[in-house]
Amino acid sequence: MTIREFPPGFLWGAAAAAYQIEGAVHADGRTPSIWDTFVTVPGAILHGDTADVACEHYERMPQDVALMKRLGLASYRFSLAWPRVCPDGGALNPAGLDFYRRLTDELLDTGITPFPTLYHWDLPQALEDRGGWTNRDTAYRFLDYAMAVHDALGDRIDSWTTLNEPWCSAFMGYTGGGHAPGRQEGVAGVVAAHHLLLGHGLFVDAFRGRGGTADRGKTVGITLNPTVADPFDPSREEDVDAARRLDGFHNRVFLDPLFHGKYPDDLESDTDGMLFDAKPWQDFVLDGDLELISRPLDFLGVNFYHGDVPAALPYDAQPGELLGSRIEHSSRPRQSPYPGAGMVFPRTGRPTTDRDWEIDPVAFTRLLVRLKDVYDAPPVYITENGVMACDVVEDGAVHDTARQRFIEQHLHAMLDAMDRGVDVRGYFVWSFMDNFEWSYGFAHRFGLVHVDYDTQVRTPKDSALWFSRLAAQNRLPVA
Ligand code: IFM
Repeated sequence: MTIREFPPGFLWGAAAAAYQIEGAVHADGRTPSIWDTFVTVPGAILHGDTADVACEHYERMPQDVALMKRLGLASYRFSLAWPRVCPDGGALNPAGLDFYRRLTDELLDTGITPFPTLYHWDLPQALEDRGGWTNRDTAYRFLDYAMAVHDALGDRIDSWTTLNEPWCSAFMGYTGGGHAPGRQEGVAGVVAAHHLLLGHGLFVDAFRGRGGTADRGKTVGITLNPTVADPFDPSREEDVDAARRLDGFHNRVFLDPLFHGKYPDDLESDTDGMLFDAKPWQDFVLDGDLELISRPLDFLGVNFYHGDVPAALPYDAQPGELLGSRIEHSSRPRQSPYPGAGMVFPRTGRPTTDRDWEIDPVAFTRLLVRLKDVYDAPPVYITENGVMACDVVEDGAVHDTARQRFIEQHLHAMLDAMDRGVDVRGYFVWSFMDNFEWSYGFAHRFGLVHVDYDTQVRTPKDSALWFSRLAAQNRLPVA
């Protein structure tokens, strides 16, 4: 049997995010985030689920860390809840911060490397009430919060991720409206993206100012969810153009300012005449912003689940209407998250996950190679990859063969990219355990560990046991 080896020291882990697992939304001074508000909007979340309790991780954290240890995870990627640490986006709340102090200590005592993300979508509602990410001031409030966290944990945590998937925060939050805060304001998504990037750049700058450098063992990066946009019908000019636009609004709107210090020219032409607050988005980009945003990074986090297949369709069409998706969506009407661009569909006849996401590991290789070739990206961590499946517990076990297969295929695709010179340093499965999957509520399970939401019993799935062996061996057999 042929074996493919990973580099020595390759970091194996699993990921989760505060709002999706913690529950305890009123504990110890936490105030509402935009997601606490959004879950109350009729039709916003499938089956009306809320994350008020979620996985009770706030109370069960020590047992959850012990389970990570039993599964042999070398690292745990988690996020901190801004409204716990700085309620309403204001002053530091020591009781809220204390949870993350305890989590960090617990991980370190157990020998697991903490890999925190400062922002995974839970903006304090009080800041949204002042404009949210369309208000420049939010970037400065983010800096205050992030520095307070760094003051407390900077001595024990080495790797810091500023933002998780700012595309979702900006374009699903302010253009498409399928995510909190549910605004459908066209080019507001670009304004939000700029302020998110500004918050990122402010933190990177301050972190460097405090001596945060890789030669001292301290690193900083950002996690994006870049996609591969292949036209639905490559022979149709309109679909080819839709793919170019999607690439602009999804990938290059972040990658170009981060790694080339400028926004793409076609983003400007594609948004020509679109205004937010009676202004073009370019008016929100002030002198010096792009220098901050393009400060060199130590790593790039990449989340990958699927590519996209853009078609030049009416941009308020819903995917299910046209291709008969099997997936039950929340019922609140959404817009396309791409201002002025067509929607995205799975191609019929292609393998898909239980969520109708196309399975396309080759796209993963292509993406990683592009990040190296076009952006000269710093070392990469795969900060999320995984699969939603309709898992059930049978006689105390979960036989989630589809998840193991998906992860294996994507690890091979990642190794293919590494063979072509891409410097990948680690891989985190999304997710450590089943959790609150945003507008899909609890119906969509991504975990290595099954959670029974009635009893809070955790059951490691077959994929968890397999992943645990893989991480210990640091190599993958070729099937
Ligand atoms: O659950 C999410 C996560 O919060 C961000 N990345 C994608 C995951 C699966 O949809």
